[in-house]
Amino acid sequence: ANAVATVSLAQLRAEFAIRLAKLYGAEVPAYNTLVDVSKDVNEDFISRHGADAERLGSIDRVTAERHGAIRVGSATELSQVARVFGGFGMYPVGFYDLRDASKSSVPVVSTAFRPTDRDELAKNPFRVFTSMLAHDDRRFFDAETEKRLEEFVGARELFGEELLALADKSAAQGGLSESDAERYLDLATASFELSEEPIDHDWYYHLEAISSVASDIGGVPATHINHLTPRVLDIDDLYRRMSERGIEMIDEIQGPPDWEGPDVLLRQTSFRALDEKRLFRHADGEVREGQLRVRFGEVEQRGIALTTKGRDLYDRLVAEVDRRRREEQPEWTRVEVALDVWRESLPDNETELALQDLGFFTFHRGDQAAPEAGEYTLRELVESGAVAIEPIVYEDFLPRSAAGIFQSNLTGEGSRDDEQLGTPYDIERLSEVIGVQIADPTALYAAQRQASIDELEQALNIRII
Ligand code: OOG
Ligand code: NI
Repeated sequence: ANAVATVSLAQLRAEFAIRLAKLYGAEVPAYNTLVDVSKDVNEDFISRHGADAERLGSIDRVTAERHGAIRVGSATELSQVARVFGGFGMYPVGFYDLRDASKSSVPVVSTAFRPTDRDELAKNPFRVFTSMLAHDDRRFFDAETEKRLEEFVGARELFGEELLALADKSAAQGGLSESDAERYLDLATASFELSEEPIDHDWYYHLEAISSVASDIGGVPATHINHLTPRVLDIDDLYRRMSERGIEMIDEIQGPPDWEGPDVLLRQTSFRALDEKRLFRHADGEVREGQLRVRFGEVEQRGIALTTKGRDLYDRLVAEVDRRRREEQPEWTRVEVALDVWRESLPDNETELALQDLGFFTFHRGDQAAPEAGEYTLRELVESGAVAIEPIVYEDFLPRSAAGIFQSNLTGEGSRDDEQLGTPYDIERLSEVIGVQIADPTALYAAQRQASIDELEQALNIRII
């Protein structure tokens, strides 16, 4: 930072999240209801649970917290949006291939832009799940459609030169002056506003027959916020309250079941937005009003980040739930089966989750006497009370839930031809597209844990083995 950067990256990011929320609330009014109900749920949760309620994040952070989802159509657009987010201190983390996470037609690969530093996350954790259309994937698009997609997307400008220059300046300086900040926020927010320009009807529906995700990205003149998701401390309570208000939610809460043990990873649910009016330009040249239904409201509850070992276990449990439903309990819901599987397989307390190396925690001085200098295991230190544990919150996404979100957006199955070869995207290839190395989320959590262990070893003059 320097003297001209009076508005910090964290302040810019917090304000950006607020402005997008205003924009989205004006476009999708049910979102405002969702935010109101989320606030009520969080306040009630705090009054029921007291100090414990803030174990996974302060009430201020949780109330301000949300994630957005956007979709872009090309490598150029993705690299530009990365610059826009970079000016807010948001960097690409994680690679998600939703083409394979879904049986339906979801032709995108994704990453999430978010702060990576613990202190920055604590100041404001705003994140945006960002998907790029894999327009060159032959399973979805024939050569002719690919070419037209390239032309159509290549001809539009989502992010202007002035916006990109301000973003780069903010990234370089670690913030902006008051007047630059104002302009940057205006331009950045406006680039995610729903466009009123008429949509080419035949082109839109040509893509829609392939995938309604493709038409939402490559069939319209601009990008827009697909959803903005508040965080709640009790998603089951939220689900009940929204249903009581007559808002029709999707069938279930995705991710881990509600149970008596620690919350891990991410639980999400959503409602379909109402039809939205859009203008379509038809083949006869006339512009007529039509309706689209592509946006919706999503809400989430965040839990503890899992280690590689914990995540492998989680993935095995998810597969086991699928197997039991297929082979043994076809009349049970996924959540009912998951509850059984969870109880059989996961420790029901934070200490064991930490000590069995399943969940990520940081380690700090506990309230019992410090040990003498020497070598100790974490178990010895934690069980004696010399060391206390603190959960690290999962800041990322789940491919299966994300695919579920995309799917609940689809108007039909779309079409895909699995005889064709897909384009082989992975974290390295997408990093090249963006021009910035995508961080591995697990490595970020592991570094945070290790830093706390290093600090303890120093402070107590011990070695942890
Ligand atoms: C993104 C879907 C993924 C989530 O919360 O998992 C997502 C999209 O629909 O564009 O937002
Ligand atoms: Ni989402």
